[in-house]
Amino acid sequence: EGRVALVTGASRGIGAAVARRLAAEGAEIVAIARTQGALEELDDQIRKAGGKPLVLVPEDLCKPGLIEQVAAAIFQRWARLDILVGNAGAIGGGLTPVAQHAPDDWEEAFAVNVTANWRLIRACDPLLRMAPAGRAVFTTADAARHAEPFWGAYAASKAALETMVRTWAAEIANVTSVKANLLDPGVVATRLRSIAFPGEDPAKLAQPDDVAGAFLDLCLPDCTRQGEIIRTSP
Ligand code: NJP
Repeated sequence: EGRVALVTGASRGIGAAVARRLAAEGAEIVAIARTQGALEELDDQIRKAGGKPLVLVPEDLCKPGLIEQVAAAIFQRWARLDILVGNAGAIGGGLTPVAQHAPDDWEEAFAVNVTANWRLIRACDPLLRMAPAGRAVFTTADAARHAEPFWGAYAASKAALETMVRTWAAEIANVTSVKANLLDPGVVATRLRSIAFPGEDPAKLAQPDDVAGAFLDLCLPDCTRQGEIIRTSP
């Protein structure tokens, strides 16, 4: 119904499924990811299903100034942001002992999972406050709360994300109607999962469309949750 949404990591997997669901509800969506072809395919699918055309941002979230430019463009066009879905994620090499992470992998995990989301919060907080019921949801992971061997960069960066979002949520709780929460999707058949666990049969896992509804619930204007970590499956 015409809400304005910004979705990161929209080119595939969970982000694409969330974008499709938001579009089916009539949202206008700004979609960020690096893979232009996949974003164009998503736009095509959504238009064919009767959704509004996406605003595509085929860029690396870590590109300096990108997030601030996107926020400025959203302000120019809509003067508000109803929904922020900070979903893009990087595994930071994955399957590596903490003591052996390559510096680039470690830095990528923190750049995508923490710093890009911090920049999104910084740039979008004022826009979310301009909406009647601004909602922000960030995709986290179970690893954030467990000392999972060989997942140090991913787990530590998701833990930082959780603390950052919960802190922001506490700060805004009594001064705005904006709600900010985290969603832990459990195990979902996506490229990220297949890179991390190559032996698995994706058909036996939850699919991105199975978890998208939980994101939508946290974006509803009547959602009262604030600073929570919601898990979609056992
Ligand atoms: O994975 P995948 P998911 N700049 O690989 C984008 C969390 N999670 O859907 O740039 C911009 O299909 C990338 O786009 P592209 C996970 O931690 C998952 O599973 O085109 N975008 C793609 O759209 C993550 O936070 C599971 O390559 C960048 C997207 O991120 C979220 O779910 C379990 C980017 C990744 O899509 C979505 O991941 C769990 C950059 N620098 C948490 N880097 C699970 N699947 O089981 C990446 O607990 N992207």
